Amino acid sequence: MFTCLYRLGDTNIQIEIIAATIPEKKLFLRKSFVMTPIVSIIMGSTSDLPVLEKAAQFFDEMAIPFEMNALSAHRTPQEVEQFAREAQGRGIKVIIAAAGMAAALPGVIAANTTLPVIGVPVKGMLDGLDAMLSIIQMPPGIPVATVGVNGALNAAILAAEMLALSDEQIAAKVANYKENLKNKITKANAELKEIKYQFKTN
Ligand code: RP5
Repeated sequence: MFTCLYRLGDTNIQIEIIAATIPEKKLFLRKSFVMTPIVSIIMGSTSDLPVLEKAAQFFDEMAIPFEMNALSAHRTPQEVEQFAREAQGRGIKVIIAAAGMAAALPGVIAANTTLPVIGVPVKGMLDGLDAMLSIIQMPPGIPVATVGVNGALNAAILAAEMLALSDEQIAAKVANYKENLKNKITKANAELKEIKYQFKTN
């Protein structure tokens, strides 16, 4: 087995080439890609996963390696602290932390790292207002960049924009993604054009 390490921008990609024989005694090669995550998505519970899926899909679309784990500020406080203290050393560049209700998770992570932390309030009780206020109202010195309730997609886009500052490939992909947002409005205008009213002039 041969292992090659490549660096694409800030991303480490490990390629393992495994040689093996098959019954007909022919040689074949199998490649497996082991990617080092540069974004960490942390959720307070797997019940938050449906909200975080939009972030995961976005990172897939952008080919940005990420990891996803569940950790709870209240149920596993020691593990949260350990995660936050070790994240930078593992190559993580930005953390997305999502939680509902009392939602201490993003703040506790931010208290234990200098990496940027993006908080996603998850709608549970009180339409998510409880989680949003809990995440956004951090004391001076420990910021958490908070997106809207269930705003996982915006959290992922913001994370990509942070990564884009030092990675031209990601910057190009984010620019392309934003350019494509125009298509939705162009299509909407074409549809509106077909709607007729007596006094509608366009
Ligand atoms: C929070 O409590 C989690 O982030 C989740 O949004 C909420 C409920 O958690 P479960 O009871 O579903 O595990 O900590």
